[in-house]
Amino acid sequence: MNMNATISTPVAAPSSNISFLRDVIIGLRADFKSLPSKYFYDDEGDLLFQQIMACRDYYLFDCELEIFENSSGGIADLFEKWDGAFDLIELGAGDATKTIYLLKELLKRRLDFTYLPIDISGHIIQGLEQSLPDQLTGLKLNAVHGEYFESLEKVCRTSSRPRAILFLGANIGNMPPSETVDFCHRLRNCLTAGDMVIVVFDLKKNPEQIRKAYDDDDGWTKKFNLNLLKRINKELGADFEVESFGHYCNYSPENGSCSSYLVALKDMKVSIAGQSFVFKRDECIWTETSHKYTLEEINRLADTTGFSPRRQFEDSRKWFVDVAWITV
Ligand code: AVI
Repeated sequence: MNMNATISTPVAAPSSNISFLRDVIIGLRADFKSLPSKYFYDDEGDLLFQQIMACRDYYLFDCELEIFENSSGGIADLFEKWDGAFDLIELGAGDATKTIYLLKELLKRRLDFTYLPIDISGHIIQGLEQSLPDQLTGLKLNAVHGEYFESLEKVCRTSSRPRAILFLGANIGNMPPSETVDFCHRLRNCLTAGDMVIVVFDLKKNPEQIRKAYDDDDGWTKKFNLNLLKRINKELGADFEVESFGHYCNYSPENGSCSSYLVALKDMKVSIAGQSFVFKRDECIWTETSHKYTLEEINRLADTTGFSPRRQFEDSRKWFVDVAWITV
């Protein structure tokens, strides 16, 4: 992919959309076109993602929920080693649906902890501040609005208590493997020996099962993918004919990557902020990859980034795993 294509100055973009426009232009000027998956999540994208999570073919949500429903006791045991107060930090907390099971268990055991959910969405942080105190009496909550590492580094500078970091939702799977290694190194650098991370991975399994999760029979993932073009039309004043694009997804059992594409169904010319982009019939735009792992690969990742695998919790089908690593 040629990410160094020359970019002429875009016109008429509101300042808040400058980086969005820039990323779109870089992606669509590349030899193999791409769009960054982080832009899936506007209001409509959030709603579509909720539909994906509720649909039968997207097994990931149910697997993770099952682990938290059934294994929160086992996960909570890991925190008993700390006699005094500790911080429980969650990256990308969302609505904390699954974390609530663990928080309830920790509160039941009267462990002394502060829950610090970090999220880039101010809307989500406000929601947590409003809903959690009612649901979890006695919870010490310090919700942080901001980018993951900036917020994490700030939190770590202001407290010297032992800490555990949660990174749930198999979000780690949306990073390319090389970025995953950097991410784990960065996490390690925010921690001291004996601290803990709990990360959730989607495991390699029957390839058709995985592929279906990203091409569900109800068409929610297709709508979610196409919504990216609708968003570009809405926010960047583009003129994509959205119904002239299809959704294609391919899982490679060889490298564990499930990639999604938008496919042009005919020759088209699209204008975005005064720039013109040509799409040939059947040309693809790569929009997202979700990586799947084996337990061996996960343990290797821990070993190479300064962690020691301590425990793992799987769902009954062994499709999903929640790993606890200790900082060495
Ligand atoms: C957020 N992330 C873990 C989802 C996944 O499974 O990769 C995003 C998603 N994309 C399509 N369906 C779900």
